[in-house]
Amino acid sequence: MSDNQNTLSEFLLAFLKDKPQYSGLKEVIISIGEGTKNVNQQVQQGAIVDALGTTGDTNIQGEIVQKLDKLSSDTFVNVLSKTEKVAVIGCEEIERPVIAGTSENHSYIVLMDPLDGSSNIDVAVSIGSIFGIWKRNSLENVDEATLLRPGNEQVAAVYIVYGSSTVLVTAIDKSVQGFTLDSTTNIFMHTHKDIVIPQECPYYSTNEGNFEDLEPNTKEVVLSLRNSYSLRYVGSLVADFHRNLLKGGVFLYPGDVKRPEGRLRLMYEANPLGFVVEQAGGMATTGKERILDIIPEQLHQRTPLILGNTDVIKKIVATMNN
Ligand code: P6P
Repeated sequence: MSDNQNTLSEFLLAFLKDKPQYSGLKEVIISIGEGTKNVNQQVQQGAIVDALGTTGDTNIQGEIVQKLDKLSSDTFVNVLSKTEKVAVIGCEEIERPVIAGTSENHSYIVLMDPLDGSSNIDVAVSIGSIFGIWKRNSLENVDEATLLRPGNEQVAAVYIVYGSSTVLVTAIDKSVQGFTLDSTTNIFMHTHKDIVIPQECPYYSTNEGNFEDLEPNTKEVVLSLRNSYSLRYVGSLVADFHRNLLKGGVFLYPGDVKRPEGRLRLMYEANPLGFVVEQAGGMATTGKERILDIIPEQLHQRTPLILGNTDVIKKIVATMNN
C-alpha cells in the first residue's frame, strides 16, 4: 500500500467537509461500504455458505430470485435505513418502495440494484451492486412518486464490482474515485484517484447473440464496432462498465424488434452508471436522448442503454439516427 492511500471514510470526510449541501451523504455512502463488506463475504464464500442458487421465489420482474439477490437486498435496505438519513429506497428486487423515515433528517433517496449480474453468481463470474442517490425535497411526501426523479438530479452514484478484487467507485460533484477492499483489514482503501475515461477506446461490449433482432441502423453500428474494436462482454453490466471506464470502451444494450425498450432498468442501472460515466468525461444515451434527461414514469421501467467514450458514442448516435 502506498503511504498516501487513505480510506473511504477519510476521503469522504475530507471531500465533503466544506460542502453543507451534501450533509449526511458521507453516512449514506459509508453504510453502502459496510453493507458491501457483508455481501462481499457471502459472494466470496459462495457455495461454502450455501449462498448460491435460488430462493424458489420470483421477483417483481418475473425473474427467479437468487439467494444472493435477497441477501444483498436485505443487507443494503438494513444498513441504509439505519443511517436515518435515507427517506425512501427503491430496489430492483422489491415491488414497492421501502419507506425508511420521513423526518427532515431523512434527506436522501436511494435507488439500487443490490446484486447485478445474477446469472453469473453460480459460475464465479464478476457481479456488482449499483446505487443512485438523490436529495429529497424535505417538504415532499415520501411515496413512489418521490422516487421518480430524472437522473440529472442525482447528487451521487456508487457501484461495486465483486471481481478479482472488490472495488467500490463513487461519483460526487464531478469527482470519480475508486476504493479497493483490503481483505486483510476489511477496509476500503483509496486506490483509483480521479478516474477519467481514457481517450482511446479498445473495447465494445454488447450481446452479439441479439444481432439478428436489432434494427437495421443498430446492426450497422455493431458491424462497424466489430471492425474497429475488440469484443469484451461479461454479461454483468457493472463488470463490463467498470472495465470500459478504466480502459476505455463502449457498452450497448439497445432496443431491438423484440424489446424496443431494451432490457436494462432506467432508475437503478442506467441512471447511476450514466451519472458516473458523465462525471468521468464519458456519455450515456438511449441512442435518441441523454439517459439522465429521461423523465421517469415507472419505478421499474426499462431503457435502451449505450454508454462509454464520448467520441465513439457520438458516432454511434449519428449512425442510429441517419
Ligand atoms: P443478456 C444481468 O442479468 C443484466 O441485468 C446486466 O447485468 C447485464 O448487462 C445484462 O443483464 C445481460 O443481459 O441479455 O446479455 O444476458
